Amino acid sequence: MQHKFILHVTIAVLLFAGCGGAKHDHAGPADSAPAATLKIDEATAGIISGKVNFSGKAPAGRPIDMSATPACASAHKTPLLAEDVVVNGNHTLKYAFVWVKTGLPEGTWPVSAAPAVLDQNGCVYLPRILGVMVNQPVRFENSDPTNHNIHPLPRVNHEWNESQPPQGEGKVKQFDKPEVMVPVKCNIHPWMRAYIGVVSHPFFAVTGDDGSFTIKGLPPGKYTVEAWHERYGTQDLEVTITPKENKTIDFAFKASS
Ligand SMILES: [Cu+2]
Repeated sequence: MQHKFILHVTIAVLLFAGCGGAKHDHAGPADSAPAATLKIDEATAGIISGKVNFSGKAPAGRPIDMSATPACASAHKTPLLAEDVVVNGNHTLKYAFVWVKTGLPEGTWPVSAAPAVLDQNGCVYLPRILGVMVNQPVRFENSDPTNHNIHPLPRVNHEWNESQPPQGEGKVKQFDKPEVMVPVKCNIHPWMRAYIGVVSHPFFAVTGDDGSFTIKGLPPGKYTVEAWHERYGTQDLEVTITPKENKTIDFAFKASS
């Protein structure tokens, strides 16, 4: 497994290097594709950061019943609570996906060579919310002593559905179109759920235990930044940043009732 992993990374690095080299070798595009290759200009790049705030009453945590699969239940000393809504101690939301929705210059951003990893561990997906670039390798791992079945449910990308044996070899996949978000389920364990944000650029973040996000390397410009949450939907904010500006914006989600 380790050997395979190294091979995948090597191929990805070679592909990445190949793209970069082609850019420098040709003054103009050899094919008809007009898209320019974009890169972060550190001399002017700015930052958008902030928090995804939450107000109102947080829903009570619901214990997940894993008793149908003892190998899953025994992985947890106390029942895991459902993670569709996780409100942090500072009244912010965990697991919000924040991304630049519009406003970036025309062109293509180099794809990250490093694979993003989605593990199945304790019969939950880790992480629950994952951001990747279009065509970035995504490696699905199974750290559990039990079978899983990985079933992304995209609307625009290709749907697939594959089982993975205990501690099985990682499956490397890609998503070739932007899509926010692609739900992922396990056909064996109905509580398992992840969401993958597939974006055509590297300007995205997922909120963690303090509900904050930071998006670095942005060219000066006017942007629509969206925060997505699986229960509370989306919110958009308009943001303009000047060269080297570090701008703070906060989203404000409310409890449903
Ligand atoms: Cu499963």
